[in-house]
Amino acid sequence: MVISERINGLFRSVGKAIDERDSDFIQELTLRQVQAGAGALDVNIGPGRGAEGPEAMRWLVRTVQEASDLPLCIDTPGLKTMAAGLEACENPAIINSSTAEAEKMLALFPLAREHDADIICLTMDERGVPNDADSRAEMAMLMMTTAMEHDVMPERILLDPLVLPVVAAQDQGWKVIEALRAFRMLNDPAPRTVVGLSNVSNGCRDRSLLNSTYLAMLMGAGLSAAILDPEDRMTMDTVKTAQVLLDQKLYCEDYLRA
Ligand code: THG
Repeated sequence: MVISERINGLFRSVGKAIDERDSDFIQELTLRQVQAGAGALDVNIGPGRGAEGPEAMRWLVRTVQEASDLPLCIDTPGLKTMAAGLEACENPAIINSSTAEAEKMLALFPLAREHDADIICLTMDERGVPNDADSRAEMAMLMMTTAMEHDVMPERILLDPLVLPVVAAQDQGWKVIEALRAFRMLNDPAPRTVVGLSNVSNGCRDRSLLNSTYLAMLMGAGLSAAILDPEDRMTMDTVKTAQVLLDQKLYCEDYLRA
């Protein structure tokens, strides 16, 4: 599943639209994501809003869901901002995200249960991202068992091994692929997985090529969903081609346009 990364206050034009409560801009952006083939929409108010976070998220969620019925992936590290987003959300909701930190899990799994939401579990804790696949899998297991204690079933979880920029941590590219393979062993049926794809090319040139090549590799390792730019032609063509090659989608001559 493609989750659009574009409704994010990190992008300057989107941040400005949130500041000005420009609903036309946000709704046009939303419609373009739907048109481009998004199956869900990441909704992120961007950094540096402090106490204004909950109000901004409430507005953003309401504005987006006036334009689309797609699931919304509420993306914020702020607990109050998350709660405000979930309260406003009438579309299916995905919490983005909990880490393996005890106090995060203690707050977010009950919210997932209360709002009947899916939840993305990042394999990191207060010490950061573990740098090998087995420790990521161990952390993923801890999160799944903790979720169960809060009555959040494994089917509601999306495991995120955390993609890092290739410029900063080149050895992690392969380890994320190994982590995806290790996650498959944690449950039957295998847990769903997700990544923030564009992280990999942060600070790089040729971003589309890096993103789409890595996406093909991740899909080969069993990735279920990715947060990406559905308006990027190369990336979306790669999604469709990998789906055909993995027998998830029927081949026809026109499969790129079908
Ligand atoms: N996992 C989960 N959620 C996530 C991420 C993840 N949410 C946020 C992020 N990572 C995925 N979304 C983006 C959005 C934008 C970019 C990367 C990932 C990006 N933006 C450009 C930049 O920063 O250079 C452009 C910004 C601008 O125009 O100013 O790369 O990993 N669960």
